[in-house]
Amino acid sequence: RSPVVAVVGATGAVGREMIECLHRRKFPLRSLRLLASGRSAGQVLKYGDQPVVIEALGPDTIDGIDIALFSAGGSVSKQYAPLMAERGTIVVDNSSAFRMHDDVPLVVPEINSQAIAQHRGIIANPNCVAILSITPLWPIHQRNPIRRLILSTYQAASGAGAAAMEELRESTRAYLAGERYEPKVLPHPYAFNVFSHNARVDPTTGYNDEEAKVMQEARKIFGDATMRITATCVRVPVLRAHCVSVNFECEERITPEEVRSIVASAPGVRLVDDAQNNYYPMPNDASGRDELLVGRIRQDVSDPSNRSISMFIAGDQLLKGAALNAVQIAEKLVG
Ligand code: A2P
Ligand code: 11C
Repeated sequence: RSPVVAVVGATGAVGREMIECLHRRKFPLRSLRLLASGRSAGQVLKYGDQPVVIEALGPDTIDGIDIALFSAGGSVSKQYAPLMAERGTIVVDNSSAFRMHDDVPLVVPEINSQAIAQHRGIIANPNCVAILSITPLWPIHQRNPIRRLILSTYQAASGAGAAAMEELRESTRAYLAGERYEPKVLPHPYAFNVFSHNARVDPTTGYNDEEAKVMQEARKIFGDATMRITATCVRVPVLRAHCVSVNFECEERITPEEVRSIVASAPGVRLVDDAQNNYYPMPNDASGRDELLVGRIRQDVSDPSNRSISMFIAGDQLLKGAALNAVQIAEKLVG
């Protein structure tokens, strides 16, 4: 029998994409339940042509669900994911609440789908930058282990939710009209600006929480606790696709041609590496696409041992960075 599937946080930026992905990929569900806060209860969203009434998430609305895709923030996940798992629901959680728990698989299906079988009711969907950065690196790592990884991000508004996307639109309109705009969602003016990621900064290490998550999650998904990683996470005024500048050092010598050929056949990845036309991965092209775009692949000339490569990735934060990856995990559960 096909499962009853719920989207928790159905009205959010990621939640809406989850509904869309389930429909577009013809997920074999028996029925779809949409849950959000009491503010949205009674409103109607479409699943394809079919209207679905939103229910308020609460103790009375969490029974009878086989698979729940959560994207309503960490505190909602902490409160409801264990409760639903206890009642027999398998939760795929997009928050960071459980990602580093030993008994919670942290899964990118192209990399470690075998980990799903070890779940005890909760499966974690990784941080978007972690997913976008390491999916194309995995087939390289399998052939020639990556020893050191340096990531610099260009993160879109969508990672901070629907309200941040609206803030980018509104503040850009105000800027162009010469009006004053007081930031409400993000800590700094967003239009025509670039700023360090809005997550909390650890005063001891100097890393912000986004950077720390990317670093520890990449190690967990690769199953390689010794991989040396550093990240610098930055917000740029783009609506929905993130970019990452990636530099990695392998155990053995590696050439850009080898990387290009590996990337060209990597699942979920498209090679966009046209030097002649200076055409490389861009958030504009990545938006609305399932595949990650990878290009600007070149030898890092600062490493005379020829073991290092620089490249650039663009990926839709709401799709592979969040909703699509969660739906792919759910597909493995039913497949
Ligand atoms: P609502 O629209 O009713 O507030 P985003 O990540 O785009 O900011 O979206 C957050 C999602 O999480 C929304 O669907 C929001 O619903 C939902 N949400 C926020 N707080 C709660 C809550 N306490 N219980 C259930 N859903 C919540
Ligand atoms: C961003 N990736 O772009 C973040 C938001 O660990 O799921 C999501 C944080 C997370 O701001």
